[in-house]
Amino acid sequence: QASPPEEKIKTLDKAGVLHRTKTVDKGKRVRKKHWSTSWTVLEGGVLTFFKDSKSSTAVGLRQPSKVSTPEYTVDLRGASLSWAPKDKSSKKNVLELRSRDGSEYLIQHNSEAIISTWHKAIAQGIQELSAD
Ligand code: I3S
Repeated sequence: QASPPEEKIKTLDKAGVLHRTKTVDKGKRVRKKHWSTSWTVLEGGVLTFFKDSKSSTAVGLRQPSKVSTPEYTVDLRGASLSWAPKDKSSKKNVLELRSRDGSEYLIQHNSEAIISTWHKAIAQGIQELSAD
């Protein structure tokens, strides 16, 4: 017998420190691009950017909610992900995430290997949600 959806166990897909900035807020372009380094958690189809990156990885993995206040939470349902076009940023390894509510985020890491694992994990999260 299948358990009701609310009893689904939230599994941590991925967590780590990334550089990110919001470029569009619900359809409205953000005037000033402001990159921050933040503790980022992908869990249960939601990507959460926390306000800072200072908290230890060990604490963050065990109790993500204890790390700090979430700054942005992005529901991956109906979202889309691609490599950001060159005109969006001069940085390398930049992903562009568009949420269904019309917000856009740039996500960056200097390591191509690390950004690639995020690309895979977020794309998979989006795909899994579209299958429900
Ligand atoms: O799209 P922009 O305006 O070139 O984005 C850059 C600015 O946000 C810049 O801030 P200042 O104008 O205060 O210097 C940032 O330092 C840059 O990182 C931004 O450009 P990149 O290409 O790094 O996303």
